Amino acid sequence: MKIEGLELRWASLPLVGTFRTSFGSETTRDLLLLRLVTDRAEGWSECVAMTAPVYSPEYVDAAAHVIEHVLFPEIAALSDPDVHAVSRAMQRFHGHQMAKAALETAFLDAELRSLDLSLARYLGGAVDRVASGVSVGIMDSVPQLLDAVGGYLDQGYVRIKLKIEPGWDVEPVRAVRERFGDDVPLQVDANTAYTVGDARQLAKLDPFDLLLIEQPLPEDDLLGHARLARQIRTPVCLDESITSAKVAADAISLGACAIVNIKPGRVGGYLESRRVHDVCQAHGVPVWCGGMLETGVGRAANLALASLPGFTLPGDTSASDRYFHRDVTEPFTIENGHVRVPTGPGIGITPVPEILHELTTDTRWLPA
Ligand code: OSB
Ligand code: MG
Repeated sequence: MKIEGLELRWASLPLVGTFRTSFGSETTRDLLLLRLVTDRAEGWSECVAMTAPVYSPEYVDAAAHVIEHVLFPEIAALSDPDVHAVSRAMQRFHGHQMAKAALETAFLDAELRSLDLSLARYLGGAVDRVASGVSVGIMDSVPQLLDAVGGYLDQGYVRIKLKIEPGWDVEPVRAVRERFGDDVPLQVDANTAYTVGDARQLAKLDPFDLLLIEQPLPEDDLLGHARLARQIRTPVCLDESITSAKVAADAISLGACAIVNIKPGRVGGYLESRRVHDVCQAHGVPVWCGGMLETGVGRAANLALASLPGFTLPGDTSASDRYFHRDVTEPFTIENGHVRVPTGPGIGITPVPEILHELTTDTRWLPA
């Protein structure tokens, strides 16, 4: 395929409610969408970088900069590339996985559209709908949290994930168990907020039969996670730490995790995500699909990934209305706890032009 140009598009979407984690509070999603134009088809993607570098070193403005000045010029210079050539060409640059993932995905979407093949089929998806959980932010009070959790359970979400931090861990978990019972699949996510010295505190979560504790320690502390895993009963799952299939293999060998959260933006794209999935499956380690408060553009592709056979735990693949009053695509909905995997070519969805136009704050066209 011949690359003709790339459109960067910025938009700003208010969230339905403040989303608070141990790294801060989000009230709006600052979006960076890509539209890659080739001689055969157009491809769309969403860069999952956040406004500030609080989840990882990447952030929206840096991602846009590296795409414009480093990554796009490199792939625009390739003659007749396929997605593997695009991916390889970006490898000599260090880091910037979210920026690379966005560019690779836009290209892959265009390529698959030109082949009339869905991303789910291309990746090896095995199901047409995926069980969905919901990630519940830190709240000002326990009653407020119980209201939120109750609302999500009423909507049919099959698993609840509570964000935790020191001072908001055992009490909210106990309250949710007391109110909604022991049968609700429940897990927690600390987004690196603890240290190995907190093992005793985290062991207090043992009696609550959680599915997992996600990323309790800093991302570079694999050994710490391995030590912690020996001191608590709750299975340790890694998110921020897993930046590639190689790191996933290392983490599993070290005993640093028993479960892996896969986010394509964090590992540099869907090709690497499938490798992480394969490595985990080979080790008998369950995986699930994480989220980054994506709009329908990013969600569509995540649902395709989550349809692979190793995704045996519900993902953070919630319906559009969990995040936005109005999505940029036709909204994804939850039906009996499941969200449908798109079946159309590529990621299977494009933004609704009028909505996108209304929400767009800036665009830039980069000719190849
Ligand atoms: O750690 O999984 C995380 C959102 C933004 C950044 C990091 C995380 C999250 C979530 C929400 O937990 C996942 C979602 O529903 O999109
Ligand atoms: Mg997480």
